[in-house]
Amino acid sequence: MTGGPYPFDEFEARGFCVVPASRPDVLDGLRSHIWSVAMRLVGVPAADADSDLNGLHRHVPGGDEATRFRLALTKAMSEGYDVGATVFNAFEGYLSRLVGTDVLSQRIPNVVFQPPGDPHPTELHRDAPANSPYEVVVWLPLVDCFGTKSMYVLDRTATADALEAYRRNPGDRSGFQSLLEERSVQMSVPYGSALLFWSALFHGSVVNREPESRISLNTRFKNLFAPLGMKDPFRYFSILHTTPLTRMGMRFQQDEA
Ligand SMILES: O=C(O)CCC(=O)C(=O)O
Ligand SMILES: [Fe+2]
Repeated sequence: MTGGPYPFDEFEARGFCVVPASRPDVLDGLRSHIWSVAMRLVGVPAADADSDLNGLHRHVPGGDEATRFRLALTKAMSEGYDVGATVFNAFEGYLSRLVGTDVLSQRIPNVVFQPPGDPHPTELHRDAPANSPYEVVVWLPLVDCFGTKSMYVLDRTATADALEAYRRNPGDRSGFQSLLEERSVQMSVPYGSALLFWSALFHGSVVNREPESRISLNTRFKNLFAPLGMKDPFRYFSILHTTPLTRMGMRFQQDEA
């Protein structure tokens, strides 16, 4: 395996870990692709990936324009290019050991764009149970993300404590808010690495107080045979990898079952 020792223990204990790409060249290719699509959309010639992406707010300051840009980029980056497969390749050393060899990949990865001061950060939420608890989320920054420019998570224990506190006293908003403030961990993820987190963790973001834009992807992988969430699996996911035996079994089911 490439990418060094797997932080499995950390992933299982806390529900997340930050890992460097096992194929940095593949990640660089993906970022170049998205960078050039983004510059085409804003109508500005590409100069330097880091400063162009960090400075996107100079062309897309925020509000509805930022939403339109995010949606246009989400669509355009996936036209004729399999972003999910490329993310999987870049981090395969880690991901295949988490989800196995028969892999479903989210069809269209999400883009998040947070210009400085944008008043619409990501509200606190969990992806599962709407998504399957057998999914791993790959949160992939295209620029260095730290402090308020990044995202926070509650680890497994803090997530369980927050759920318990809410069940015990659903009306106690200020108690819940202080638990959140005490127990959330702000992620530091440099470009070149990704945050891998379990779909059932609470997570969210705050207003980006850095003078730079945040642009990141998030996408999901799960084993083809793992239990589903509530989303229609074949609308949301497509098959990325199967073993020869799985292909034979699927063919058998099609032809003989
Ligand atoms: O990047 C963000 O602010 C939120 C991302 C998110 O909710 C996710 O990756 O599931
Ligand atoms: Fe989420």
